[in-house]
Amino acid sequence: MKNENLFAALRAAFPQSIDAAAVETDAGLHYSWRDLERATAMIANLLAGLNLPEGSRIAVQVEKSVEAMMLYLATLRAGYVFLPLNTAYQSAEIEYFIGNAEPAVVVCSGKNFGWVSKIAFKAGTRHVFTLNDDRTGSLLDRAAHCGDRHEIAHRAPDDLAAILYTSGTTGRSKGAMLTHGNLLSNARVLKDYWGWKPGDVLIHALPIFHVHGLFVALHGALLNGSKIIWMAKFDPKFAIEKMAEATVFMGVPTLYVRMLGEPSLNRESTKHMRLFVSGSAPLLLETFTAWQERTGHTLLERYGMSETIMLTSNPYEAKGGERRGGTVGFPLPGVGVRVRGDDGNNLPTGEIGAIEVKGPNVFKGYWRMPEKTQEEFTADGWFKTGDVGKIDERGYVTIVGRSKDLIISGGYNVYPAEIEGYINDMPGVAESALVGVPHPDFGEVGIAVVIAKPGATIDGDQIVAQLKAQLANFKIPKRCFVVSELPRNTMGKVQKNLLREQHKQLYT
Ligand code: MLC
Ligand code: AMP
Repeated sequence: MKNENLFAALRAAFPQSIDAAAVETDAGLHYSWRDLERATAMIANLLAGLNLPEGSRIAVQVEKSVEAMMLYLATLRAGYVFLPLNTAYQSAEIEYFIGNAEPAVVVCSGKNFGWVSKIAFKAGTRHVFTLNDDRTGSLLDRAAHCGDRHEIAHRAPDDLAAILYTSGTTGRSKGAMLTHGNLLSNARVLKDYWGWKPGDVLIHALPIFHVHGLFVALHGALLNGSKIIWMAKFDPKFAIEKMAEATVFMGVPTLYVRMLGEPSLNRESTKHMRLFVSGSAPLLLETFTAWQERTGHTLLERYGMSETIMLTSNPYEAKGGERRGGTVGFPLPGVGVRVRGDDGNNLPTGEIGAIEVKGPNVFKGYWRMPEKTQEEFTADGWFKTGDVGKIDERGYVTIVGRSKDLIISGGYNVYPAEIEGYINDMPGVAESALVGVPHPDFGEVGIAVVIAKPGATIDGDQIVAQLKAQLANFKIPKRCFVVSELPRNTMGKVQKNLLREQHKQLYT
């Protein structure tokens, strides 16, 4: 029986010249394909030697490094389930994820070992390793004693490969279960659709704990046997400098906005490049046009989600149509996208409604939440994205809004309900509302509007300071206004649209 493990497909794409450069980092380190083969085998042997139960989750909260990527690949290779966690998450957030996922192994930075291991051991995790971004830590120390040959674990397309936590439409975070089949089919479609070819070199500038950096960018390069220029942290000057040696760049709109702020970005510095992909957040037409004018390249915008990986993309080839700014392009081959009205019927071309998706890219369900999973699918098996949009007569999909109360800031999702919950628990607070307002760098940022309990005095800056001590930094509202009342409709519901309107010029 064919091994459908995603890693087997990535491994099969390693070039013949196994000593050629696979990754070159911004710190001047070089890794060959042989290094990737050996290190993933050693880490996979370490994991295999722990005698973990089938389907064990390996939860990882570490700084971006090539070794962290190897840990991801080794987890696939050994047949376990990778659970990446944003490095910005603090203890309450980590406690929830570890408590919910019950990982068999947790890997964290050495500096966080004290508090992370406490949470992990309390949740029943038996193995906690450290991995730092300077190639130190107990994970690599232990793996150094393991053999460098490893037979890739057999996996079927329906077996789990990763769990990505996302808040979806409401409530607490849910673990989206992605299979080897989901990831591989999407990676293969994108390889073809975006015209990956021999000689391509990727600049990898995104974090590796979300879909964009972990799956779309990494799988794209690996499945093509392409060299990766690795940036531990995005730096616009360095990225532009490296374009002379690269062909593909992927980023959230904030990265493009920041590169546009550099005088070195021009036709000359980008002439070696073949493709610039944007996604994870709305790309302003203004950025799309400015990029075209400065570089002569047309950004290719695509649309995805943790639950579905990539679902639509503007065309790569001119024969497929032009890349249209303001749209997210066409449903990818094999992916069904439809727009439905409130009555549950499919809407005619051009009409605005709920975007739904079906296809081999769509996840298996939410981890241990069968009811939530059922709620997010229609009776005929389509996944409800929570995005609102339309499809024009030529088939281009445009996202016009979201039915889910969600702010996307610099490509990270912020769920107002979560932040409001924290604010409402603070002494003296009667109620709060978090809304997104336009921001020139992050696209959108959250601001809080709060009312005090009768007789209580509260301070906006103090609320922000208290949130900073509890939550990931990108979730912190950039401002907090204390007001006497919140606008409400006749049903008593807070009218967030009015708050957005009132504060829309705060940063513009
Ligand atoms: C950082 N800060 C942010 C922020 N990132 N604030 C709002 N939104 C963000 N995204 C704040 C910090 O809290 C801090 O504030 C200050 O900015 C500096 O922090 P930093 O860590 O130095 O910021 P920087 O490194 O400049 O990070 C910005 C960024 C990063 C744009 C490089 O946010 C990023 O890498 N974003 C990409 C996210 C991503 O990969 N998304 C893909 C999701 S996948 P203070 O007050 O403490 O100084 C997905 C599916 C799909 O959505 O379709 O792809
Ligand atoms: P996540 O839950 O982090 O995977 O975020 C997925 C959400 O990001 C989608 O449901 C969209 O709302 C948004 N998104 C992704 N790509 C785009 C895009 N190109 N334009 C607008 N929104 C996008």
